[in-house]
Amino acid sequence: MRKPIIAGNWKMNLTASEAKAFAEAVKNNIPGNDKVDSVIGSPALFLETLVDAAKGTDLKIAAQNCYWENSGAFTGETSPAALADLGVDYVIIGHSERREYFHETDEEINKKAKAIFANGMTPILCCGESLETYEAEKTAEWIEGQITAGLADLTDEQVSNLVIAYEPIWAIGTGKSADATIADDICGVVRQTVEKLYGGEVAAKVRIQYGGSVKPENIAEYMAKENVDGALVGGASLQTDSFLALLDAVK
Ligand code: G2H
Repeated sequence: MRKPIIAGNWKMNLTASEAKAFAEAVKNNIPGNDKVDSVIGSPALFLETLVDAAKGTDLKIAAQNCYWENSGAFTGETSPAALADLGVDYVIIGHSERREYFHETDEEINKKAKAIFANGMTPILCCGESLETYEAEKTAEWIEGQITAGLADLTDEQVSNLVIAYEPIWAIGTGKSADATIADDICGVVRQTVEKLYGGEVAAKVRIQYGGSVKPENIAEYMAKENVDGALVGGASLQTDSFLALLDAVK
């Protein structure tokens, strides 16, 4: 009953002209959005170009971050209201790179989630543990903590529509993807945490992605698992052929 969602996360890669060429090359080959939600998460600079290129197609566009206020004296920040006005559909929040390099806290991520919903967009909320936490076998409690804090004071309806991405930090961009059974187990922990907080009906609706070195060759293993509803894909989303291959694998 949960529609798969595949989201590319370009991170700080490509240029405006490359982004435009990418969208032009893929836009007529995107599977119908009755089968899969196909998303590109782009640097803010190319969002307008991508939204324009994607008009009239099933390709959806995500920002990789935003602020929680709609306007004001916040030099260098991106307004969620401005993103919504542009036609952006999703915003990735709480990626481990933002938590680590830009010191984002669970509290800030929660404020962003509320602001994104308030502007009619959908957050893709990332969670994930470090290698140290994984090796200490503390992953479940770590994930439960991140989800509980990230979802604070959201409504049942909001959480039902939310996308959560589980990305073990030790599997990001390392080529070392988590075994599909481990990914399913931890996505299961995410779902159980949502169930504890919001009940079974909401937990059955929330979509959970796995992320971390997903590629066309391994996506089917993840998608076969009960708790995995999609993938957040970095490196393999940067080439048109592998991005389309990922979508084809799940449609
Ligand atoms: C994890 C992922 C995308 P990659 O960060 O969010 O990147 O697929 O390159 O591991």
